[in-house]
Amino acid sequence: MRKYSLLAMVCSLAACGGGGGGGGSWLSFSPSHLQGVTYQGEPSLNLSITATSSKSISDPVQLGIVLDQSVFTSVVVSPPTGLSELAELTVRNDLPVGVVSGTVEVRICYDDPQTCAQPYAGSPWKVPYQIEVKSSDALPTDVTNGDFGSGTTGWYTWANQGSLSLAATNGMLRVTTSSTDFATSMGLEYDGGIDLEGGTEYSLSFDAKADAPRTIVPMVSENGRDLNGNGFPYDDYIIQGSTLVSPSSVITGLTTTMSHYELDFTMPVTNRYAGVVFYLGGSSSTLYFDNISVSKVP
Ligand SMILES: [Ca+2]
Ligand SMILES: [Ca+2]
Repeated sequence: MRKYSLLAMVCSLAACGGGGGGGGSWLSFSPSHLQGVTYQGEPSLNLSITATSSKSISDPVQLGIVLDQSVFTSVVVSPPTGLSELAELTVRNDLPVGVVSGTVEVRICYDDPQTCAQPYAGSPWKVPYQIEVKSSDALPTDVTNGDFGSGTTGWYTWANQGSLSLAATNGMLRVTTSSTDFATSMGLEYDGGIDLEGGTEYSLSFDAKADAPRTIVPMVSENGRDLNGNGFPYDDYIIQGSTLVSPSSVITGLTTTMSHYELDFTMPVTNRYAGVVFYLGGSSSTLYFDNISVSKVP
């Protein structure tokens, strides 16, 4: 069944641009191919698409988006910003395991978009999508190689400024940093995916020390998929702990002695592929980690 979702907006303000597959090239879509990954039991996946026009429409027209109701539940369109507007499509959360693909039709019409007997020149456009639904059976429930018995396997870094490098040493991870900027500027990341259930309390635990006392910000994160539907795919789940430095970050002070740290948090949503992040900016003191683990609080 197809659903005609009305973006009851009249595009007389010059704002109904776009140009994707099939239609007039003055309207383009970003991304040009919608893609998403979801796991069984997770909340509905939201996919965002922006339509951008290279021309203004002065006629009173209406924009419509045609969805396959067996794949999507709804679409919300934000008011246009200049010649662009954003649509957020919500994927059904009861799709079977496998890959589903098709196209979403965008149309601009002089009349009701549901019938669209009088399409605007160039309309409609078809934007392809591909959604992969993965099984939630037998997913890892803890980080892999959190004890660094396999060297640095599975652990990555990023640095917005300064430099950062990893090495395995004596069964630990050594992280060398050169950073004087604030805490979110660089970090250590595990993005291999941990299956965490909404409403359940977990603990992120680790052993750590540094060559000189310093702070770090440990997190369990959304890991690239926007499962709380706020438009940002890297939200953090740990929001309380030893010392709050902002509503979404917990700072942990390290000493020169290897010590054990635990941060408890309750998952607000089910994320079957959550990640772990340590923000390591703000100091050039070398760090050592071991026994990084996420476990249910008994
Ligand atoms: Ca170890
Ligand atoms: Ca989010």
